[in-house]
Amino acid sequence: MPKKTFTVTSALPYANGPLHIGHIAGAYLPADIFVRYQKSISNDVIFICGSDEHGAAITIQAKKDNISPQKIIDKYHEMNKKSFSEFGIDFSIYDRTSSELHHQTAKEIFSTLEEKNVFTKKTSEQFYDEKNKQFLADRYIIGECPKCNSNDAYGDQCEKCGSALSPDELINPKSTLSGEIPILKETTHWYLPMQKHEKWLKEWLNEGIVDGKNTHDPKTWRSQVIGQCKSWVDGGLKERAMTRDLDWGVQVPIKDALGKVLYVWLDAPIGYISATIKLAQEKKLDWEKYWKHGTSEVIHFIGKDNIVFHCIIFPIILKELGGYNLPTNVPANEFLNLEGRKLSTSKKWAIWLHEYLTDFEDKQDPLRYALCSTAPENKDTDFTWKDFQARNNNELVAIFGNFINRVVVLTHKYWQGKVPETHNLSSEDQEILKKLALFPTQISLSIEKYKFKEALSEVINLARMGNKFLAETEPWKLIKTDIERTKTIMNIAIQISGTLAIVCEPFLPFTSKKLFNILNLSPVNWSEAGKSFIKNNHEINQGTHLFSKIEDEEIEFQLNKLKN
Ligand code: B3M
Ligand code: ZN
Repeated sequence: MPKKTFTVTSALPYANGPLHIGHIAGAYLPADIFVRYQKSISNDVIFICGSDEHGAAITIQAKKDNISPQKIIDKYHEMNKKSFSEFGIDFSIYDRTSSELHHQTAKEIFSTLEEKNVFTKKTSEQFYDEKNKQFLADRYIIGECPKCNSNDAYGDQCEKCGSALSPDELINPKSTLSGEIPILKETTHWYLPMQKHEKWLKEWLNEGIVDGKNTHDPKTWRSQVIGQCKSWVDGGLKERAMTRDLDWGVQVPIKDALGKVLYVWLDAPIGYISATIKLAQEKKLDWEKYWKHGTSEVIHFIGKDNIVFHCIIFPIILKELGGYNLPTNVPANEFLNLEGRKLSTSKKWAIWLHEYLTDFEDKQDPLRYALCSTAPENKDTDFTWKDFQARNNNELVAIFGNFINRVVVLTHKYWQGKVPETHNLSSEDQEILKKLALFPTQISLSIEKYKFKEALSEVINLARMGNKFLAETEPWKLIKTDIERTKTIMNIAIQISGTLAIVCEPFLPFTSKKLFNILNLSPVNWSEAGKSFIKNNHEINQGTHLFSKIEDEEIEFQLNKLKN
């Protein structure tokens, strides 16, 4: 098959706080699984992310902590970059939107759009906080959502129902800076008339067709993503301001626009492009291959609150720029709850990635496993510490780890670590080998459909099959009566281990590495998975345990920490 090219992006986290498991389960782990898999089947893939360092999320946090926005972003950019890397989220680049190159790219794109008359410039009355001498947009203003009546909708979006809003739609708006009711004051901004784009957006979302060309199959999109987009477009789009009266952000590159910056949701997605340009400079690649002329599939991994920006606003911008590829999928996740409650940074109801990594050193994969197994792919799901412990102890340790341990111990005990040869295959053996050959295809199909949970359960099913095979054939007894048959069984078990090392890699990269080490092999391409690729007489290493049990005390400790 010809090589495919993928441009995979994960939402740029605001550099205003540490990452928690909700972020990871939503936009980063699934993307990492997808990217690792694409690499394993030899496709060309870049994985783009970085800090989102503009917008009210940053300035409000800085104000709260009484330090400069720059201090905030420097702190959390480094911290989050480190946590991602320790957790094995293997970005091609982790960039930041405060970089010179990003500012330049965003300005150029704004100017191009302005030259193409994409925006309408308009003066109108906007909410203004007299006490703080500031116009109020986005997170600076809060009120009741006109769509779902949630009480804490922001001036640009209701996080509860995902609707895109403008401040004047809020019921009983209040300044988040002073808590006061704002006054109205005149100001000029550049607007994106989204209503003009309804027709082609419908065709693109419903049929996967743009300018008469097929871009993707809408049936491959998650139904809740398509559903949200359709309901917005069908409900009628409105114009939306693309500039703000703020001193933190990318300056509007126009002479008479002093004191104005780009709307953070215009500049942030451009961050995907500027990060690609930076990566291309470093690695001597052609960045356009990843964004233009249909040579690449762009896939955005995000949480559900970001759907409107990635499926409507950014596509409008890309289409207007011309030549850019629209995303071929946006596998947005729903939300992950924690112990039955909504994850919340402000209420400190969260498991912070950096703390997890200190408390559970070398246990990245058990968390990756638990988060993928309970991933909110189609509905909100719940993470509990007890479930995490059970999945580790009952699945990773008792099934996967136990199987590998038996294989390694027995091979060393009977043949000093040398892979024994097969003899006559019984019908049972043939059946197992047939099943083994089918697993990688099943797992591939699920990953390619963005069903990571389903794919991971097949990985553990493979280990389960290996475990059951050994339990039923009992090579530790058979060795006394039938050496040839024992050799055949153990050869098959070793081949299963080899395939496990390959197919677990996207999900459990640390485990895969350990397992390849135990098997004394360098990483093997996905195309070998399901086959008997480990040679007779090949010498495997002594086993280290792949996983270890998590004790009740450790879980109690975490639960107490959470509750206090
Ligand atoms: N910074 C993340 C958020 O909404 C936001 C994503 C930007 S992706 C271009 O929490
Ligand atoms: Zn709402």
